[in-house]
Amino acid sequence: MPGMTSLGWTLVAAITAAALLALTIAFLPQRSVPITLACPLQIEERAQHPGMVWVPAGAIEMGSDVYPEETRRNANVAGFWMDRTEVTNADFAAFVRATNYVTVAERPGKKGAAVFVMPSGDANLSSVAAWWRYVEGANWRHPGGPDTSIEGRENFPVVAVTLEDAAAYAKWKGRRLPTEAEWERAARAGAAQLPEREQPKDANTWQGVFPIIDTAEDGFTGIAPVGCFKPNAFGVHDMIGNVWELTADTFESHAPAAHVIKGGSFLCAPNYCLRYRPAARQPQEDGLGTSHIGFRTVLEAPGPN
Ligand SMILES: [Ca+2]
Repeated sequence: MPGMTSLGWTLVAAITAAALLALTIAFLPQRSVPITLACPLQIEERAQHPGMVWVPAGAIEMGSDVYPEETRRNANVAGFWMDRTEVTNADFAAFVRATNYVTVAERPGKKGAAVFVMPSGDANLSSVAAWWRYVEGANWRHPGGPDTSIEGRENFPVVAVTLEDAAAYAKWKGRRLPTEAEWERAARAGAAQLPEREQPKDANTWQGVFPIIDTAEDGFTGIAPVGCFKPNAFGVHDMIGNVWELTADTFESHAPAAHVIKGGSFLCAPNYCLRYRPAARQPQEDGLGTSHIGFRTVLEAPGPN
């Protein structure tokens, strides 16, 4: 086009790029995924501690170069037993029935939890506020808010619990939360080398353009029931993806006080958050439950007979 100024070309390029993005979004497959409410776990034979697997003692090289907070460091951990899945709604309900425990989000003055809400395509996506909402009435019984329920979702990981809630559950079971090093030892499962940036296949993560298109090629939008993906070499399921998991370690120099969470969640996507790796770590505010964080417990006891 003769006479076209550089500003004109820039405009044409910007309009073309916007049109291409809109087309991409319009034609990405929005799969309708059948809802899976439970996945069968392998039968445990002569289980010493039912529902738990032994993680042997070992030295680990923790961390990676992917994000700055994942500083490389070495650690040694003693052997321990670990839940082979994340703690489920059924597990947590049993605890609440037995103890009448009231979670932080259900107490007077604390009225909710943070909930992921998929924004519309025209939302301003420059801030996480576009997809995270503090929802009054959200708690472990109503993880998406008061109109939602865990009925039929007994095999899903419990979410919208805080560190205090998770620690109370663990104590009731005679256990505790894992340290970050224990958690990372269990997630690495003795592998010398792991892919640094590749999206894992055996985990519930996000495929498509986060936060607006989840194509669910892994079979799940949102949280999956526990144990739907094959276990790692130590026999633990879903260390990576599904829900982030609380640990006993404080996150350094963080205000308000926070603890380390590990493993990434169903929201981790290549275009936004490569935290579907054992080295990944994030701070989680101690008093806040969210819809993508759960936990599992560990037991200090002699190893397999
Ligand atoms: Ca998924």
